[in-house]
Amino acid sequence: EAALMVPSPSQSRPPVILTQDELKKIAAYKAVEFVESGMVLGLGTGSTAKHAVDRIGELLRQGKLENIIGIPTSKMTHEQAVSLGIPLSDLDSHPIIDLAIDGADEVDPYLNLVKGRGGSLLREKMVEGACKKFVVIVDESKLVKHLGGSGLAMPVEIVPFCWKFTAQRLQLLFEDAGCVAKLRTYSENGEPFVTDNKNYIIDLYFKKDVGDLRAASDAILRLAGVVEHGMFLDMATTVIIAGELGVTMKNK
Ligand code: ABF
Repeated sequence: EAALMVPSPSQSRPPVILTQDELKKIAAYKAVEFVESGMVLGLGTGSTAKHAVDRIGELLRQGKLENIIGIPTSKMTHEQAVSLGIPLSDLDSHPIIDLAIDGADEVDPYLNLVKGRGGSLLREKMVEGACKKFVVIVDESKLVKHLGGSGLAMPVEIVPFCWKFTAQRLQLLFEDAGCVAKLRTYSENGEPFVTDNKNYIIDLYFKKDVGDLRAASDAILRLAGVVEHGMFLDMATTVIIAGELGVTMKNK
């Protein structure tokens, strides 16, 4: 189900070229229209979700929203929400979330996602797995035919203990797809990137299509050193896509 929400500008007007960040903001603001007073909200992470959290803070300040409880999906979003005065809680106290809004790195035609290239995925998966509605906000550059087929990373969060061993096991798992497993490092000093949960991230790069995503997910999760991966299968209920021609909304 797809609906064009905003008409393209009329032919007579000069085309307006929007930056990627402006497109992200448009998608984010559209998603915040789903927010109602009294909701428990999953607050996403990343440059797109940041716009949504800013907007929620603004509506609270203006008194247009009330009694919101935010459940942040990362330390960074936690800090942002605190600075905006959004009341916060966690999954222990609020195990059922009305609505979560978050970005993604890839979206396939079935609304499956790759997330975690920005470094956060475990808390996102916990929070977004506990919500009644999960609205994903992206600019059109995130749309793909097959997850992991874009030559970009498929992130896997692993425990630091013997990370080389786990990386090798991950690579072997997808040998047929020409998988290369790389430890994510900080560009400044080459040290391992450390997640909010004090884990490492292995980025998997595939030369060929990885095939059945559910089977790939199960195989990754069976490895003992793995904490979680960035494939979010069958979780999004709505995806809002902002493009040059307007905003499209796809529902599960
Ligand atoms: C987080 O933000 C991550 O899961 C995903 O990697 C990223 C998307 O970031 P951006 O909106 O900055 O492209 O949700």
